[in-house]
Amino acid sequence: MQMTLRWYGSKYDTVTLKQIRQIPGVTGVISTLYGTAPGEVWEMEDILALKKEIEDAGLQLVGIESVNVHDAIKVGTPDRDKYIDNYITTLERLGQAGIHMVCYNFMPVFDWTRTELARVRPDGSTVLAYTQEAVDALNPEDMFASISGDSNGAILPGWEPERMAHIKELFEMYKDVDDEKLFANLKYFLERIMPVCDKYDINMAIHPDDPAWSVFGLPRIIINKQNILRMMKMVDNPHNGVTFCSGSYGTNLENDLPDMIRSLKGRIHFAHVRNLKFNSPTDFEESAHLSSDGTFDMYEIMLALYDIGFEGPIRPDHGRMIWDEVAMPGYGLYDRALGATYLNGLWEAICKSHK
Ligand SMILES: [Mn+2]
Repeated sequence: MQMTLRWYGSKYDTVTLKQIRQIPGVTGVISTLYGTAPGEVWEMEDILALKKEIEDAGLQLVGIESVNVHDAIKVGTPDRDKYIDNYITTLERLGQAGIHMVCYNFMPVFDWTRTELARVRPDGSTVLAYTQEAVDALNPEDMFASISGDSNGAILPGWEPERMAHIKELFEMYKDVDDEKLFANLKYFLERIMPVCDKYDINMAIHPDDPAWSVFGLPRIIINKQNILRMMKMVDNPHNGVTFCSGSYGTNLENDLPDMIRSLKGRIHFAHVRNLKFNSPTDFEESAHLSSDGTFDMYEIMLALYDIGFEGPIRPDHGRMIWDEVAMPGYGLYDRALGATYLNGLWEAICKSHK
């Protein structure tokens, strides 16, 4: 595996490439053209400039998170082919630039959903947290207002103000889309993009829905082993793969994370590894990465990745806000650096004990 960190670009991120370069064992970053809107074609010169900036800092641009999928594609509206054509052009350019892993998601309207961006933990750190009770008490507009008011000035991925201004229209677009329709639209999209992925050896890595169940009545399909295996089979091409995100699949305690990893041998193209601490089945917070701080056995998760011969990029995921850092919630430097170091330690121990 290759240890990486997510980086939003010098215009948007409080963390610098120089800082990332100094985290031992981190050799690459996962980035994106954060200023682009879903459906837009990425300019080759922007892709190459991003790549060069990262390489000049002594790091590798290992993959993209994310190339976002336009809502027309998820809803399956008559103009979806235009947006798929744009997506294909972007993939072509990424392939030509030597980038071979693209993370994306197929979540309607919202990306991840949290109800608190700065819950205070006993040690004084703050973390992202979720309670179902809070979601049930809110409507989506209120949710956006509370999230954007609490983000340390950062624009959160998937919660861009331009999109959220149209939140009512977005909900209207999805009113006839159920799980089956969303599966069908995902299949249509994948079948159209697989030829370009085959040509440039681009691994598509779908990110799970977070939390892994329906929120605000919207359909959500990338939530459990059964659905993800259905998706792998429905477009049975090795380039159709997944981002295994322990913190997203893990929101549902019925998901057996090591078992899911083992069932996806050869199809995990990217891994997000982080821990959650459950206070009840409907209330969780994002803890430090260590097993002892949360609910998951991180050793078992890393062991399962080792067992399937995982060789792709991996990154620590959302970190706590510690040591008075001010950054995009979940994306500070310090706790993610601790996470990377911990995961590297687990990996070294697993590798050496299996020799
Ligand atoms: Mn993730």
